[in-house]
Amino acid sequence: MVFGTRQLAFLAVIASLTPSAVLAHAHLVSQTPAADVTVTPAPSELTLSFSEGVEPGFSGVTLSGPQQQKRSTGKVQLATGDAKTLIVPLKTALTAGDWQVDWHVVSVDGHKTRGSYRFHVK
Ligand SMILES: [Cu+2]
Repeated sequence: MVFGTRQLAFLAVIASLTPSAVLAHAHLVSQTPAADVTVTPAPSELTLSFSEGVEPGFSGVTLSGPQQQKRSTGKVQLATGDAKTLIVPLKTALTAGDWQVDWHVVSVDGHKTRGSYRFHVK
């Protein structure tokens, strides 16, 4: 069966009426340390809270330091009793300077999202 223009328009309307909850992806809602803040002392872990539940096995962060060096992190895990919050343990203390967090997650609906933010260690 070949769709005509009218059928395609109809399908487009149906798609636009789909409840947004069905299409929701995991967006970063808040994080610790917060974006663009200066912290002291250096944090021992990062916390990222999302709008949807996330799959820790398919989620993670890349940490880049003041000289663009990459810093490996401990294993990402869910916060206790909170499927929307990821905890990223830091194995060694972050040095002073600007750190960039590039995060990527797969939400429970299977969708991938990513983003980045920075914070400063005094
Ligand atoms: Cu989604």
